[in-house]
Amino acid sequence: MGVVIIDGSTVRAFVGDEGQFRRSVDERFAALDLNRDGVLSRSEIRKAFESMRLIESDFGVDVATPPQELARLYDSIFERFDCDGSGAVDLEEFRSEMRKIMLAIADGLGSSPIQMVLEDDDPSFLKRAADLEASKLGEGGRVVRERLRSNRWVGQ
Ligand SMILES: [Ca+2]
Repeated sequence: MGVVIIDGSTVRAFVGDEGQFRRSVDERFAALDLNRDGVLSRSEIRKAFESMRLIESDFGVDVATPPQELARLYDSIFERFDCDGSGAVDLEEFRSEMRKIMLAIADGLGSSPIQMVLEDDDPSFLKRAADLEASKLGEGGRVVRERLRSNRWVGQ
């Protein structure tokens, strides 16, 4: 378990790193395509968003959402991804929508950093964004991450 601090620029840098972002998105797509038919079905998309915990938790804090409202949310997410209305989401649709979602998150975060508590094997995109930033900061980034990990971090 570790704590990372990210803000809009962290997320934007991740999305802007074309190779890294595409690899992450493509990996995620392959992992979500449970029946390996090359597209994501409605239920596969729902599982994806459950695992990203973008909806049921408010950046790490669990919030209760009524099941009916959740079902509506997942339907509207699916329809956003399925741009051509074919009833399934292909890799191109997934890439372009993930990009928009991450940029929307970046805008939402703006320049106010948030702290996230993450499992070390957390597959979330925000964790990857934080990892990418840490790797670019090199040694300094690692030191910061270690301090965060051991909870000796006090504020900004
Ligand atoms: Ca599938």
